[in-house]
Amino acid sequence: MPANLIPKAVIEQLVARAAGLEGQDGNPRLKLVVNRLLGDLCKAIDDLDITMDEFWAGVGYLGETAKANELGLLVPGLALEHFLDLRLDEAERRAGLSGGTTRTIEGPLYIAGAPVSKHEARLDDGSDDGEVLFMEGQVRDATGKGIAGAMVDVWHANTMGNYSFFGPPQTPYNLRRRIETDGEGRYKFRSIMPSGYGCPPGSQTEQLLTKLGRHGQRPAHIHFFVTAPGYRQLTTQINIDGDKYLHDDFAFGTRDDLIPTVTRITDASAIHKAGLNKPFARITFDFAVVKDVVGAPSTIVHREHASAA
Ligand code: MBD
Ligand code: FE
Repeated sequence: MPANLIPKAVIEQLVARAAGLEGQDGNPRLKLVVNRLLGDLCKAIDDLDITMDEFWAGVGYLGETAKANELGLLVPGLALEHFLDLRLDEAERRAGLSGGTTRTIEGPLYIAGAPVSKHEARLDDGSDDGEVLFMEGQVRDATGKGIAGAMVDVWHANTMGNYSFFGPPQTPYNLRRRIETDGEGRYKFRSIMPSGYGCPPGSQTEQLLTKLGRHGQRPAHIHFFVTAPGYRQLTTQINIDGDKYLHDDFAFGTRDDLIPTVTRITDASAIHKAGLNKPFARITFDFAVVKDVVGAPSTIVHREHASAA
């Protein structure tokens, strides 16, 4: 069929009725959004001459993706989660907020309720013979002062790129902890160096990415929520320098100031002092959080989270 069979005004009239704009009932905000999205979709169908088969393939794809519980993976894969971050960054800038650590996407693999430790924790259960990683730093305010009693909620993948509660079974909350900062705002943990995540082969998300000529790999990374009373929640990640996918993240999560130096410790006496028998890695990373202000959109995102069984 040719494109542009229907005048734009006809599309807009039809869509306005479908979005309930002719009546007074319903939720005005939802009506506004549905009207816009439906109108854009109908115009795209008419502009691009999207066929009935193509249309139903799209509906089927989204349905299967929802059934497979993969919408949370598709969203970052299509850069939408990063796009929402870019908007929040700019909204904060316009509200006069600056000085906090750069945010980046939460991703779909957070599980609430990780064990809480004071000041330090070991995240791995000892079953993964990966490179030992010690990470430490301080949670600070915009002036550089440490914040006592801040919470660092950390989660990451194992050396296979798998997260506990997802994929091959791991011990509950493996590689997930909440660490409360000490009197100077410090936290530290021992863990294992994660590997990058890859979309499951054959998954809905992977299938689409392949058709787009893209891959579904993330560089190795560690996720954080950093919270402190009176401060805006920080959602961020660090990336592991040297990863092949460091600047080619399918989820668009890498940001330049979230790539700390990884120091490799190979000195025999330092290894011995750490209680180890092989070289290990160290990362130091401080988190700056900013005070809550009126007028800036919240950084706390309400979304569906998987939960611990
Ligand atoms: C991940 O570990 C992740 O962080 C994101 C954003 C998407 C898929 C897997
Ligand atoms: Fe992740």
